[in-house]
Amino acid sequence: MQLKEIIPTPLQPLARRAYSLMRAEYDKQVHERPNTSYRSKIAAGAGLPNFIKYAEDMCADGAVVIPNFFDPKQLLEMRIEFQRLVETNPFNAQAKAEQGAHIATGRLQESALFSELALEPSILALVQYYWGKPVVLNGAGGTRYEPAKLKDGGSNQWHHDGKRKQVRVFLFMTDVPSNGQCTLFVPGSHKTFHYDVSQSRLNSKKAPLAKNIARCSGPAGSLAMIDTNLAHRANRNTGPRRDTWNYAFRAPNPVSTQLNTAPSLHPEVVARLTPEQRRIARLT
Ligand SMILES: O=C(O)CCC(=O)C(=O)O
Repeated sequence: MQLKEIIPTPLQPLARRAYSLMRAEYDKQVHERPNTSYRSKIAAGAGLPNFIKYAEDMCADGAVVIPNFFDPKQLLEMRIEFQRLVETNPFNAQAKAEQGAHIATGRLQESALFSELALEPSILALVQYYWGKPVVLNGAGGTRYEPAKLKDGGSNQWHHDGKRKQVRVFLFMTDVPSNGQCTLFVPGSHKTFHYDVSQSRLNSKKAPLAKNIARCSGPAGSLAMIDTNLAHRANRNTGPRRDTWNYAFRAPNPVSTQLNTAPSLHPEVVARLTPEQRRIARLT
């Protein structure tokens, strides 16, 4: 039986609002709370040097940069693959007007390299520790920013992503200097719980003060991770070209989490996934 069959019509908007508040409260009090024993299990199996320091910085600030995560050989392979994807990307008038390129999630399945990296163990361990529960892949894509001074708009303005807790991981394939085209964020703002996620852009009155702002910057081969519930923004400017590949992860829950369509991985990678990797890729 549906809600509308048992609730009189004039009360339906109120009932819908109460239901959505209950779901939000469930997210806040239950779903988004990390499980400490799960965290300990992840930390015990993590192989990344300084894992706990990075993981705890991520928990405290809602963002962390791991310098030189990839070695020069891996970085070169990533750059070659990224360039191939940019050169074969379909024309997009808006991206061109914004002096950039966006490689859509759908193209992940063409790339064995970026499909493989979606399940890189140290990246996953950091994401799993932060969430404090099993996660799934919720998005992927690439972005090239050419030097450009743009008006505020889209990601290039203060916002949170309107999804509540979600981790986005950025792989830097170019240097990202702190005065260049880096992601700006307000440390700690990931802890703000947004009951209303329909208004996720922060207008100039709500924009953070300069003294609160931190930056995701680092040399090519570094990795940045943010909770997209943070107040954050891209910082388009005339600094050097920025090439990044990104992945998004969330913990699923049937009550309140609406996941994006599962990103498809390259068939060669799919063929060798373990059962746990298949679960993360949402293939089971
Ligand atoms: O590209 C950036 O620096 C920011 C991206 C962003 O705003 C987002 O992923 O929500």
